[in-house]
Amino acid sequence: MPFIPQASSAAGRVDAVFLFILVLSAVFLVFITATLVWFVIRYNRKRHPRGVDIEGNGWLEFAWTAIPTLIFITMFLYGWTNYSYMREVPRDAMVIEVTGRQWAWSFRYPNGKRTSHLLLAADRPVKLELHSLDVIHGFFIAAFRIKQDVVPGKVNYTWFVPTQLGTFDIECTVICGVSHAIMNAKAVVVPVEGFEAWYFGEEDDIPARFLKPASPAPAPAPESALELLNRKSCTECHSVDGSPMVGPTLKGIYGREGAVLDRDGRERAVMIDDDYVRRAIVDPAAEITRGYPPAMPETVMTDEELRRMVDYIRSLR
Ligand code: HEC
Ligand SMILES: [Cu+2]
Repeated sequence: MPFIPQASSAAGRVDAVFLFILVLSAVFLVFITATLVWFVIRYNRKRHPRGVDIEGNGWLEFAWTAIPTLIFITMFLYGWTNYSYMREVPRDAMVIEVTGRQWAWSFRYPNGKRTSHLLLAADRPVKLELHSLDVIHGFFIAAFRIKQDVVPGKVNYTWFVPTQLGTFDIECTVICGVSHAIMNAKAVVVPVEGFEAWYFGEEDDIPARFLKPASPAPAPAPESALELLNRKSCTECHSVDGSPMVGPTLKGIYGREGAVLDRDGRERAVMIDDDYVRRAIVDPAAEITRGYPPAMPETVMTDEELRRMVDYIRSLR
C-alpha cells in the first residue's frame, strides 16, 4: 500500500501514526461538514422565521470536551511511544558521522573510511551523527522515514535499522543555497557480508558496483571518465560543455591562463596545466577561481581516479 518502500525499522511506525491521524481527521472532516449542511437545512430561516435562545446543555458540553480530549491524548500517546522508540539508540549501533555542507553530504565510518554515499549492512542498527559545516541542512531518507535538521554548531542524531536491500535517495530538505536541489546522495543497503568485505577491505569510497542498479548485463563495461565524474558528484557543479554552473565549466580550460585568489585573497595568474588541475581537485580551498564562490568540497579518491580526472580534463579541449 505505501508508495515509498518501508525500508527501515522506523518506517512502519511512522506510517501507522500518520495513517491513524489521517483517518481520524478524515472522519471528523466528514462528520463536521455533514452536521454543518444538516444545520443549514434544518434551521433554515424559512422554517424558523424567529430566532430562539438556546440554554446550555450539560451533557452535550461534557461530550464535546471529553471526546476530543481523549482523542488528542490518544494521538499524543501513540505518537510519543513511536517517537521515543526513534530517539533511543540501541547500544550496538554503528556510529557514522554525517557532514552536510553546501552542497554535498559526506560520511565517515568508525574505522576512518570516508565516503560520498552511505553504504549500510542490512538488519544492523546504525546511528548517524549529523554535523553541518555552514548553514542548516535537512537530512532526509524518505524510504527510511527519517528526517532530521543538520544544524551548524550542534550535533543532532538519528538512528534506524535498514530492513530492505536496495538503493534509496538521501535528500536535503532545507533550502540551503542555490544548489540545494543537487544536495543528494544514495543510501545503499547490502547484505552484511558485502558490507564487511568493503568495510574491512582496501577500497575507500563506495565502489561503483554498489551504486549501479542490479543489471542482467554479464560483463559491466569499465567506467568511463565522465561516469567517474558523475559518481564523484563533480558534474553536479561542473559542466563539460562550456556552460557555467556552480563552478566553472571544465571544457576548454586546459592550456589556458586563469586567474585565482590564494588563501590570503591575493589575485594571481596561473597556467592551467596538470599541476594546477591536480591542486584544484585535491586542495580546492588553496586557489579559488576568480568569480566563483569557494564552494568546492574535498573529494575522496584514489591516485588512479585522480589521474583519470586530470587526463579527462586535459582532453576536453
Ligand atoms: C559543490 C560544487 C562542486 C563540486 C561537487 C566540485 N566542484 Fe570543482 N569547483 C567548484 C567551484 C565553485 C569552483 C571554483 C572555485 C574554486 O576554485 O574553488 C571549482 C573549481 C574547480 C577547478 C578549477 C577550475 C578553473 O577553471 O580554475 C577544477 C579543475 C575542478 N573544480 C574540478 C572538480 C572535480 C574533478 C570535481 C569532482 C572530484 C569537482 N570539481 C567537484 C565547485 C565544485
Ligand atoms: Cu542542504
